[in-house]
Amino acid sequence: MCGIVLTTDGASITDIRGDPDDPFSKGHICPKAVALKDVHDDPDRLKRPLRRVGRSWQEVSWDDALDEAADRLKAVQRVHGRDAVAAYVGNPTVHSVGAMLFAPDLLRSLKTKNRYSATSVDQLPHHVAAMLMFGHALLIPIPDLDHTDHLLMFGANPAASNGSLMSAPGVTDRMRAIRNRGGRVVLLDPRQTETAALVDAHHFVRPGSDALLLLALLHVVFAEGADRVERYGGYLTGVDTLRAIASRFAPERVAEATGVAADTIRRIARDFAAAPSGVAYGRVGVSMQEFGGLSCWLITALNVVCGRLDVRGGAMFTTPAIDVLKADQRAGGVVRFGRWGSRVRGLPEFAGELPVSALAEEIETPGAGQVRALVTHAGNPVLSTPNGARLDRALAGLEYYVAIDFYLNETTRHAHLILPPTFALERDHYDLIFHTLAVRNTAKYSPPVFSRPPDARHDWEILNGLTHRMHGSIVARVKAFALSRLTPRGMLDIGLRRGPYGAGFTPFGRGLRMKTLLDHPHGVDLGPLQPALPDRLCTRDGHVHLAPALFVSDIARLEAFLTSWHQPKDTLSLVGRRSLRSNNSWMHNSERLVRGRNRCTLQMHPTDAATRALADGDDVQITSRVGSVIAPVEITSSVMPGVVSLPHGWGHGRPDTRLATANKHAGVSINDLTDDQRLDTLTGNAGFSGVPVMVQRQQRDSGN
Ligand SMILES: Nc1nc2c(c(=O)[nH]1)N[C@H]1C(S)=C(S)[C@@H](COP(=O)(O)OP(=O)(O)OC[C@H]3O[C@@H](n4cnc5c(=O)[nH]c(N)nc54)[C@H](O)[C@@H]3O)O[C@H]1N2
Ligand SMILES: Nc1nc2c(c(=O)[nH]1)N[C@H]1C(S)=C(S)[C@@H](COP(=O)(O)OP(=O)(O)OC[C@H]3O[C@@H](n4cnc5c(=O)[nH]c(N)nc54)[C@H](O)[C@@H]3O)O[C@H]1N2
Ligand SMILES: [Mo]
Repeated sequence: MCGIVLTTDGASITDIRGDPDDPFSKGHICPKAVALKDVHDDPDRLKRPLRRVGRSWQEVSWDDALDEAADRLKAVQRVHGRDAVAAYVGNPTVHSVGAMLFAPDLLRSLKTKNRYSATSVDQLPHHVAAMLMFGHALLIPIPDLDHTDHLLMFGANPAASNGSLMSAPGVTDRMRAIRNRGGRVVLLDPRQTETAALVDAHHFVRPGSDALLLLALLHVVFAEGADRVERYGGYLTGVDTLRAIASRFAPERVAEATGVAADTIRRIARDFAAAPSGVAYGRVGVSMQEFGGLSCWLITALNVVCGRLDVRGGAMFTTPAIDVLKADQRAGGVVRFGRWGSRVRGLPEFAGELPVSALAEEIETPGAGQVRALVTHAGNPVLSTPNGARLDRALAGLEYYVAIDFYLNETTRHAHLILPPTFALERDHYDLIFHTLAVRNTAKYSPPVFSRPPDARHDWEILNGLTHRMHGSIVARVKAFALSRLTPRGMLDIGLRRGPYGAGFTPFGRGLRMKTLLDHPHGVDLGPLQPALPDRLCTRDGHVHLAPALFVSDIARLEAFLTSWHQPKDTLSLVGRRSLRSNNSWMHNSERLVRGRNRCTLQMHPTDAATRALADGDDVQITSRVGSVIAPVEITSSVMPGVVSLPHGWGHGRPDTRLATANKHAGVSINDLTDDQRLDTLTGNAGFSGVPVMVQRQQRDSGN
């Protein structure tokens, strides 16, 4: 969401810098924006459909490719049933407006229960909490960062990530501003991160123990009468239930398991409750763990209990120019969760998707409904999902796999057909989802920088072409055709006109429409976040649900964890990390993002290194229940004792990939260690944080 100014000379980019006139990002830029040039110019980036022939690839025409894909998928479904075709939709899908608008139709046309996405290795628990508390998965309250006096953060590293479920270009300046106006920033993270350098207080917390800590914070707030639930008098239910639960979790009871001293917990609670304004916020550190659902629920509950929801400087709902919630809101409180389970393990459905932790076993396990064919869009699950090595093996056994992606990477190398879309600079853009999750209401449309090369297709055209071919019915075909005439830009115009600032459909109506955004290429500022309750609620009864039954029932699992918890002797607790110069798994083919010292190191505390007689830079063997990898150890007191950290997204250098630069900086994949059987059983999200691992020195091989 950072506005950038690209200077071009014909087909080449001569300069990329931050756009000072962007009302939201105000000139801020990060290294990944500069690296757009590398991806744009990358000789490894695919431009035409490729069909696998043995171990090599043959270019085919778009029509032949799309016909083949649809024919093969339909053939598999004819013989083995609809669920025999699976789909996985990866993260960049949400950064492509065309894909956001057209992928849902393709998924519907497949009529399969085996739909997966990166949601279940990321923010799924945040959606479940929003759905059960406010009635819609996207009704996620966003920190009013620019007006808060107290930011209490759990498991987020905005200095590296730029803010997530809190889109905030230039987030480090925004955090500094909190302290400059006399406010306070507190961080709980098992690592002392880049963000920790910007806060007033950083506390180590044991991976996976946040829910206990949050209950103890609520315990203190209730016990000391610091709650302000009366603020939501008319439309808040569940207060007594939550108070009763919290009363069982005094700070002393959770101190050892969380690694946070009881008096520290009391101080955090008192400071948060007493601040003039404040907001608690958590990101992947709390959602990708075994108690992800409970943690995400309790963070929002803490905001509600302290009167921090829907007030300036608190946790607020956005008013995006295109309101993607509106249609659902009219339908009224549809809880789309747990309506069915995955075939092998019964993992819960969410919004029509199953947890991706189940994908490998659904491919491997024989029987009716076994997955035999796959479609992926903008995903690299071999590197990004738990026990990626198992999925890697499973993909090799598919009868048919079609990938919509412009790289031949660790996942797509298993495809029979690759359909490469245009890259970001060749298509137009509007942040359909991220405007909904941003710390300020703004709207911006970016036309393509370059016209696409002849014979290139946008991802929406590929998706629509495939949808059209999958459908048997004439009506559906006509619809797909009509949508393709409308184009994403036409659809955006309708969305803007219908939105809260919209011009409507009369020719001289005042307000937003596509033309407004075209006239304001730097973006339009729509102002700070505004109070929106209770109108914005989507629950059927119009109430905020402070203690949804599903979360309450999961407290027993947390109690069991607390009772059985003990400091492990030989094992260490593995967590991930992000770096400013990485973007999950797929920008490592940019030289400027990978050069310099190897970043794929295992960070370990000096005391744990001493026990194992390790020296900085030693190669260590890291072993979990599911696998083993070798990486250099980086000894640093920035990780909590007992915790080790390896970044995700690495593990390149595999045969038959076409990633010249990434393969030279291969690293190892943390997800060859993470466990597909270890998850938040409540929501189905992967449990990446706190995977138990053994670490020992790797004996150097004399031969090589
Ligand atoms: N540069 C860059 N930016 C990115 C991305 C990227 O890959 N690179 N990815 C984007 C994506 S897809 C996302 S989802 C966002 C993520 O955005 P963030 O969540 O802000 O990113 P992370 O750096 O992963 O921060 C998670 C933090 O949680 C900590 N943590 C791990 N386990 C636990 C735990 O059990 N409890 C607590 N309290 N903390 C824990 C980790 O040490 C880490 O510092 O970033 C986005 N932005
Ligand atoms: N252990 C561990 N695992 C993690 C995480 C972690 O913190 N720790 N983070 C998780 C998170 S938050 C996420 S979001 C996931 C990401 O997981 P994925 O979405 O599966 O993986 P990415 O690395 O984002 O891969 C994106 C793919 O999309 C392709 N691509 C890029 N742009 C486009 C485009 O415009 N169109 C199309 N069709 N393709 C495109 C790239 O070539 C690449 O193959 O990883 C998760 N995995
Ligand atoms: Mo993510």
